Amino acid sequence: MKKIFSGIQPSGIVTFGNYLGAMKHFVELQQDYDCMFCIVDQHAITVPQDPATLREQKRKLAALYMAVGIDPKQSTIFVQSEVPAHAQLSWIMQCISYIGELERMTQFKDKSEGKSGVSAALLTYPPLMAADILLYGTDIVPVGEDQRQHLELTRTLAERFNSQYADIFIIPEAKILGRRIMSLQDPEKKMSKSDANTKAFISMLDDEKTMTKKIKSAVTDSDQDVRFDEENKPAISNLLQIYSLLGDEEISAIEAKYEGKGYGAFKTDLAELAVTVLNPIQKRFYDIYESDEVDNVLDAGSDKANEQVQPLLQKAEEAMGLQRH
Ligand code: AQP
Repeated sequence: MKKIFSGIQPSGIVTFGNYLGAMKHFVELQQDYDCMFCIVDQHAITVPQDPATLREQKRKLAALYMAVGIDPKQSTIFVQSEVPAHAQLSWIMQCISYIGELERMTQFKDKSEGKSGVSAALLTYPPLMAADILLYGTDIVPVGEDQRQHLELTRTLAERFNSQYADIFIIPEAKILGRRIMSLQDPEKKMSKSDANTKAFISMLDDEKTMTKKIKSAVTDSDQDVRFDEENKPAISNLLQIYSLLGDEEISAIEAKYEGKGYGAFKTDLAELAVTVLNPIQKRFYDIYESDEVDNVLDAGSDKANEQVQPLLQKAEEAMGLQRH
C-alpha cells in the first residue's frame, strides 16, 4: 500500500480553507493509502504562540481529524514534536538547503513581510517539512495549492541528498487537492486560520450564529450576478467554490439555481448549507474532545510513528557521518 503523509498546523482552529482544501479529501484517501496525519506543532511555533492555547489547539485538531472522518484504526494521527526524528532529520535537511532557495519561498515572504522580529525558523520551515515527509518513505503528499512550492523543494532536497550521500529517500509526488479558498474579507488573500481578522475565515468550530454572520458579511463584487469569474469577480467566485465543495454540487448548477436572485439569497442558502454540514461534525467533535479518545489515539500514534522512522533516520545519519559506528 502506498504511503501518504500530510500535516496541519495547530496554529488556530482549522478553517473551511483547511477543511475543503485538505482534510475533507483525507477521509477518502485513507481507504486506499497508508496514511500518516500529523499535527505539526513545531511548524506552528515558527511564529509566536501562547503555550496553553497551542496545547489546547493540538487536542482540538486531533479531535477534529476524527470528527471529520479520519479513522484512527485505519490511519495514524500523531503530534510532530512527540517524534524527535522530525527535528533530527530537519537539521540534516537544513544542512543541504541553500539560503537563497529558502528566501524564495512565497510563504516565507508573506509571513515575514513588514515584520521586524522574524524567526530563523520561519526561513527553515521548508527543510522541516521535507524531513516530515521523507522520514516515512512517503509516496504521495496531498496538500492544498498553497503548499506546491514547499513540495517542490522537498523533492529537490531529497534528490540532492540521494545524489550527494546515499540513495535512501523516496521522491514524493504532490497531490494538489484543489484551488485555494480565499479570505472572506479579501479575495486576493488565502483564508488562514491565524488571520488577525476573524471575519476573514470560518472556523470548523464557529457556532451557527457566528458562521451565518461571517458569510452574510463576506465581501462581494460590485454587481449582483452569482457567476463564477475568478478574474473579474473573485469574491463571489470564492463563495461559489465554497458552496460547491460543501454541497458536492457543480458550480454551473449553482449558478443556474441563483440566476437573477442576487447575492442576498445565495448567501442565506450558503450559510444554511454550512450549518447543515458542520452540525454533525461539531457534535462528534465535542463527544471526542471530552473523552479520553484524543490522548489514547495520540499516544498510540506517536508510538507507531517513532517506531517507523528509526531505520531511515539512522541511514541518513550514517550517510552523513553522524553515527559513530
Ligand atoms: N485557504 C486554503 N485553501 C485551500 N487549502 C488550504 N490549506 C491551508 N489554507 C488553505 C491547506 O490546509 C493544509 C494545512 O495547512 P497548514 O495548517 O499546515 O498551514 P497553512 O497552509 O499555512 O494553513 P493556514 O490555515 O494558512 O495556517 P496559518 O494561518 O497558521 O499559516 C495544507 O494542506 C494546506 O495546503
